[in-house]
Amino acid sequence: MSDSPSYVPPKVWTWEKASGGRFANINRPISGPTHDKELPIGRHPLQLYSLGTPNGVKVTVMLEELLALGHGGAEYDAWLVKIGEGEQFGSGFVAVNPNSKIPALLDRSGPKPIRVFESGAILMYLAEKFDAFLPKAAGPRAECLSWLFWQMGSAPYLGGGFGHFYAYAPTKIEYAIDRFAMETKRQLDVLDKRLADSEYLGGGDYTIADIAVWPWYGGLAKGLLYGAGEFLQVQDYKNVQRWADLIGKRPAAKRGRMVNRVQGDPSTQLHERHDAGDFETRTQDKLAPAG
Ligand SMILES: N[C@@H](CCC(=O)N[C@@H](CS)C(=O)NCC(=O)O)C(=O)O
Repeated sequence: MSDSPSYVPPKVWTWEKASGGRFANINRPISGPTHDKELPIGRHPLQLYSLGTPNGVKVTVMLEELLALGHGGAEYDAWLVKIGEGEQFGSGFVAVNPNSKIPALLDRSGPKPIRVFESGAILMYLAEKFDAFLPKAAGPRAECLSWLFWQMGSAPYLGGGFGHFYAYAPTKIEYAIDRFAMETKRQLDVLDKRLADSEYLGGGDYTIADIAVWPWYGGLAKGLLYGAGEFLQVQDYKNVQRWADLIGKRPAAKRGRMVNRVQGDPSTQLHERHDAGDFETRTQDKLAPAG
């Protein structure tokens, strides 16, 4: 392993300077709002404040799947939250998610609005509200929730660990990249073995476990995250590949990954979604002036 400059931590850590790296400008050691800003509210029962990252895509895929099943009550407005510009620290957003991270959901269908934050909690909330994508029988339900919570506990090692040090940190630190590449490959192997025995993560049915895991590990397996496909040799995880392709073909998954997306081919970017027809008429290739 190559030497890296030695750093001796002081007795007490202080917040003195930007740490460098892609997200240095939004990182702070304190929580709470930085400015007053109300959130916009649209006409639908569900208001989603999000961005097309893997955590955001989980929820838009779920909502599109619910709508595809005919649950009109899952109609939603998806508002774009530009986290690179600190919009997650506006007072309105913090009132919906005190943790200042997308995605955050406001259910305005009842007499009093209900807020939900943390993507796993949002998936469970929607699954219970619409009685869909979460098995009822104890065994399959436990399996589904186990994989859902597996995702919530594992993805920070992939995103905050591997992705951060491989793609975003201002210096490449061999120790950190090694540690998190090892863990990421171990996680892919866990999934691969499960998916060798089971069509979907929870069993024979597509559930919120698949909806939670697919944007992260399906994206990674397809070489869409951190430009790390070759580095991690993702093609070797054949069962993850099969499963990622299977979900990727679902029309609702295709639509869900377009919502609040702000990068890639303009025809795949629907910055905000306020109507089912927006997928046809309001993608960036149709809104932005040519050139
Ligand atoms: N555990 C949370 C993680 C959410 C999360 O990390 N969101 C990121 C984008 S993917 C974010 O909003 N970051 C902004 C920030 O950290 O200030 C969830 O699953 O909802």
